[in-house]
This record gives sequence, C-alpha cells and structure tokens, in this order.
Amino acid sequence: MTHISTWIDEYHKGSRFGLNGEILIKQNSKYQEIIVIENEYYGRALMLDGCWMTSFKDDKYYHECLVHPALSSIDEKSNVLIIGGGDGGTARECTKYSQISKIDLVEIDEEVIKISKKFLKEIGGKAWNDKRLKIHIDDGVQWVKKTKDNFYDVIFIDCSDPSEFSNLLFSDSFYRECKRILKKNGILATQSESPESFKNIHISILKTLKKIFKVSETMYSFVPIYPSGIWSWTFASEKVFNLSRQNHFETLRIEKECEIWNLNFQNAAFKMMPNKIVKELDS
Ligand code: SPD
Repeated sequence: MTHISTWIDEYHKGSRFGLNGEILIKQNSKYQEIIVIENEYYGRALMLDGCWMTSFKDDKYYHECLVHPALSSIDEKSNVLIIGGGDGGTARECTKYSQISKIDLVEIDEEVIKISKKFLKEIGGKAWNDKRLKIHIDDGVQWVKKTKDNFYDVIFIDCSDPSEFSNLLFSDSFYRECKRILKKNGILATQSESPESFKNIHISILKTLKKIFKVSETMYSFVPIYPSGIWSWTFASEKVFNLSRQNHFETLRIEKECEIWNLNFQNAAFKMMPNKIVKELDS
C-alpha cells in the first residue's frame, strides 16, 4: 500500500501552521470540513474547517488546562456540562473525578464524534465507555437556553475559534445564560483563544466575563499546534474559587495522572498575562 504524504496548513492572517503526513479522512459534514492526518511527530491530528483542534502528542496541553483548574478548585462537581468537545478529550479529563455523576456532552456535529471515535479513539479514551457520559447532538446555545436555572456545577466551553456557526458561543448573551444555569458555587471554564494570534477576541472574552461574573481569572500556556502556540483558558464564577489547593488530596492524585498540569504549573500560568493584555484590560 502506498502512503501519500501531504502538507495540511492552517492559514492565519498571512502565516500558516502546517503538519505533514498521510490524510486518513477528509470529509464534509453538514457544518464543516473534517480532516484527520497522521503526522510523524504529533501523531494523529484533527482539523475542523481549516483549524487544528487537537493531536495525539499535544492534546494534554489543551484539555488538562481547560479541565483541572476548574475541577480541582471546587468541592461540589456532580453535574457537568461540556459544550463542544466532540473529540472526547475534555470528557476524558473529567472522568478522572469520581465525584462527577453525570457529564452532558453537547456537540453540534455528530460527524466529529463519529470520526473521533474511529480515528482518534485515544483522545476520548475510556470516557467513550463511561456510563456517566451522555452525548447529545445539539446546538450548545439552544441546550443552554432550554436548561433550567441553577442546574450545573461546572460548564466547559470547548469550542472552535469564532466563525459563522460558533460566534454565539463567545457572546454576552450566551455567557449570561451560562451563569443562569450554573449553581451558585459553580464554575465556568472556557478556552479563551490566543493573546497573540486572536488578541481582539481574547480581550473581548475576558472583558465580557469580568463584566458578567464576580470572579474571572485567566491562565496562559502553550498548545503547540495552534496559531502562535500561546493559548489561554478563563474561569469564571459567582464565588471566589480556591485555585491553589496545594496539599489537597485530590490535587495530589490528579497531578499524578497528568502529563502537563500540576499546581505549580497552574500557579505560574495564572500569572502569565502579557503586559499588553493587562494594559488593554485596564484601559
Ligand atoms: N484554534 C483552535 C481552538 C480550538 C479550541 N478547541 C479545541 C477542541 C479540542 N477539544
């Protein structure tokens, strides 16, 4: 059998971020183009509508940073919502917590789930067979709208970059609805784009969350296959959450199971806001 190697690039404002390898699948769903490529260094990687989402080699940089700052900082976390996250990586990290009794994963594009289960099974790992995981093929915005008040302990927004069909997931009205369905001590965690390659939307997310929630904190780290590499995650709540439970038994246990995240890493990451972002938020 011949394996044909191709370069697949994410184009971003005159720059490009490419992986070379064999294309395992290239398909158009109702919503987007889905590609899985097999790369020598990053392993299998998923691209949606021209944007890299995750890869075998670097998925932990993204999913551990989205999930553990939120889940390790609160006690009550039985009911969890994931909006997006069709590759299963966020669900996989959530299943490390035995206190979680239900994870609603709401993904608009069923094909992303099917392709992830078939070609990227390791990203979701055991989560795909975990009885607590309930998959709903639905629009996240509509799901949140129809959910009753004070329902979830934690909401993860694991979405793509803003586009025609994901724009609303970054809107003032959507975050307000998330606040409505979060329990009083609950926490919202969202990927908040790059302070470098997506600076305007990054600032807008931070400003909006600060306006809506009592507390909102942003951490910075790297996702090697994303444009510019530097990425951010923001955590918002009506309650002051404890982000540094150094000797908490759960933090110690989760640290052992992680490839990237640990509390020292996290503590540094929450202090990494580039000064140009600090200045813009202050102005
Ligand atoms: N630039 C890509 C941003 C995508 C963030 N979500 C990735 C989904 C991984 N579960």
